[in-house]
Amino acid sequence: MKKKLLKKDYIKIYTYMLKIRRFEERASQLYGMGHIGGFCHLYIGQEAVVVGVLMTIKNNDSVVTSYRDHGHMIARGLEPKRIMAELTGKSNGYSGGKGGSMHMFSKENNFYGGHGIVGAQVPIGTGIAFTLKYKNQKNICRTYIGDGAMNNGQVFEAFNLAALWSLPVLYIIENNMYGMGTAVNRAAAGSDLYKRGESFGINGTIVDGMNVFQVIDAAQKAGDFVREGNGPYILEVQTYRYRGHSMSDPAKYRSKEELENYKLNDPLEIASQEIIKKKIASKKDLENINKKIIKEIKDAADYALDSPFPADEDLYTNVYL
Ligand SMILES: Cc1ncc(C[n+]2csc(CCOP(=O)(O)OP(=O)(O)O)c2C)c(N)n1
Ligand SMILES: [Mg+2]
Repeated sequence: MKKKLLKKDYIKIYTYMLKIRRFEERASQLYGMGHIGGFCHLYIGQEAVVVGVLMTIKNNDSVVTSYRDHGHMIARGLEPKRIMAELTGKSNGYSGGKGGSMHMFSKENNFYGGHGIVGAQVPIGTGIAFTLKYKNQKNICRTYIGDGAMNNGQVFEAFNLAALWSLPVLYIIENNMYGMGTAVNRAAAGSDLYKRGESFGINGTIVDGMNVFQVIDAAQKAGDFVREGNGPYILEVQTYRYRGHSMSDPAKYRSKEELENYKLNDPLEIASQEIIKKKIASKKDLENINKKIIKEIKDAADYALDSPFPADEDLYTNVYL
């Protein structure tokens, strides 16, 4: 059923999208200052995907995604300060400072990572869906997949079992048009990623991922389908990442014009224009939200920087030896 958005929903949508953007901008700064080490993949440009889906999610539903996960965690209700603490390798981060940007988990929030191996989250998400069905729970597992990961063999093994056992898993393809530096049309045969479940009997659809309201409608329909016991479904969301693949990528494989063209459809702009047009909030109200978020993110960064690193005696705990 189409989700009816209340005034507070519009505000929530805008707040979360902006919080993700401001968080990522701050993470980028901290990285540049040397406070964050290792890999770090930003979500700027893709905010409407995870926030659109957030509006259709139930608390006990599960989520699993790849390494581009900061926005996913914020949308799952995890605390920005503890996410930032993890990015900076501090002991009060979600993985005790040992997982870093790519490996954060929060079982209490049914968030199962954060995975650095391309495609690895897909069998995991399918397994979580198996558990939900086995335990007769009414929840579903949303499993996010990058466009690059869609060329990965284990994705199709997972599709096969999900369809065979009619598992409650919603696969969400975040097609941001690139793998690391390879455009999707240079890496993927056939253009319609959402049709790749057809031979297993898995239906799919595609939606504009720059428009959060369209994402909400599509995610609601797809989520209902899965929740009603019809087995898996594939939702392809077309989006775009503004920054390089990771912090070390100058993104020379695409033109400035291409990037600027996508920015004309900026997801935050689309959301704020709709909110103002509908007279839900004024420009000034939105600016006040922005001010609050800037303060929250600054506090999160301060918290992270002031937090201790893991103690020496924890060097060998919670890691594979
Ligand atoms: C199995 C595996 N192969 C290769 C890599 C290196 N790698 C890291 S990210 C990436 C591209 C994945 O692109 P996509 O799935 O589109 O996700 P995005 O980065 O766009 O979010 C590759 C090839 C890896 N981490 N794991
Ligand atoms: Mg991609």
